[in-house]
Amino acid sequence: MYGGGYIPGSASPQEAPKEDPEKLAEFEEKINRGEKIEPHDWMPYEYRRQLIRMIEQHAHSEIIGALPEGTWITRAPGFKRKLALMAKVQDEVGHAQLLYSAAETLGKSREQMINDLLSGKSKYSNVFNYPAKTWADAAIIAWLVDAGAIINQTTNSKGSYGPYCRALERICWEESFHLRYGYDTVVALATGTKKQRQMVQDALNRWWRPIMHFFGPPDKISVHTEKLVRWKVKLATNDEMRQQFLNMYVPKIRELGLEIPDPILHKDPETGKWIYSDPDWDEFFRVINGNGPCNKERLAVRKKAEMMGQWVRRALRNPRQQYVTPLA
Ligand code: BYC
Repeated sequence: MYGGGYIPGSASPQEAPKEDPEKLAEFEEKINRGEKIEPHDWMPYEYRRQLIRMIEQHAHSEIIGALPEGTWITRAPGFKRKLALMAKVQDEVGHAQLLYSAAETLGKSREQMINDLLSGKSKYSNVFNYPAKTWADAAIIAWLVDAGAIINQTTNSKGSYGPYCRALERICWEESFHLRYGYDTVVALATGTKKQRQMVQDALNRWWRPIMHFFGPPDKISVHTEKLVRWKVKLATNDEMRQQFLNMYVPKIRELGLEIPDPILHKDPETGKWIYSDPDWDEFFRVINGNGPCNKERLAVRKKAEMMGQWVRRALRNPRQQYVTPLA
């Protein structure tokens, strides 16, 4: 059933089967012609493995990403903000569902993916391992993390794997609403009282480094970029996306009178590229490997949700049997 005789989760990259060179060449030509690869098409083992890894991590990021903002629903200032934030958080969870479905087309079951998230085997985005300490943190996430996500997702929605691209297109529609909501929330704080301005500045100070990390490690140490760009899963490198974010958002942040917490940040007039301070890549690797400020808390919440939902899944599989909820 699966190209290269691959059973998802059964082999490490070192055990990858040797691909038929003719099939591989045909596959790469198809990608170079700009055609989409669909689930029933032949694909090399490594393409499938990379896609599962990336789409699954993306799905986990959406579902875990609902948590830092989700904690602000009950405390959002005013009814309209509560409604908007609730809708946003629901959208993020919906994105996870779309992405899990896209990853399932490659042969890994949702159950396996959730198990790998909960056991710590699969990664999810670094940014969601930091706390949203104040309402301004929730605002900065909604504006700038979503901005980063849109840059990544709009670019990669032109990629080679059909189901992932279609999921990304749909997600980007919704993310653009989130971006407007986030911007509006930040503007309200940045043009508010002195205390509100300070609150949003403090939040930007806390989030700047994680946002710089969000696009992934620098190209010179990125493990997967070269292969993913060749196969048009990633349409730009990590550094290119980070530069695109800086190009678009540094002026907007400064326009609001906010100060970016990087004393050397400037655009090199000759190369047109942004020069920025080293955002501490050791911290990035610590966080993505389970040792950030909130990793344990985030997984504990997901484990609890999984446990509380068990009876629903069992009841759906076996509707005639009676179940009691864990709370009863
Ligand atoms: N966080 O070779 P590299 C959202 C890992 S959610 C954690 O450059 P790649 C939102 C990487 O996995 C949207 N880990 O990797 C939701 C690899 O480790 P493994 C999130 C990261 O794949 C709710 C290692 O570092 N967006 O917006 O070529 C509310 C080496 O890296 C990160 C996506 O998931 C990271 N930031 O490129 C609000 C986009 N970066 O697997 C908002 C989809 C790297 O070898 N993903 N690592 O153990 C991608 O586009 C790519 O996977 C990345 C990394 C650009 C992130």
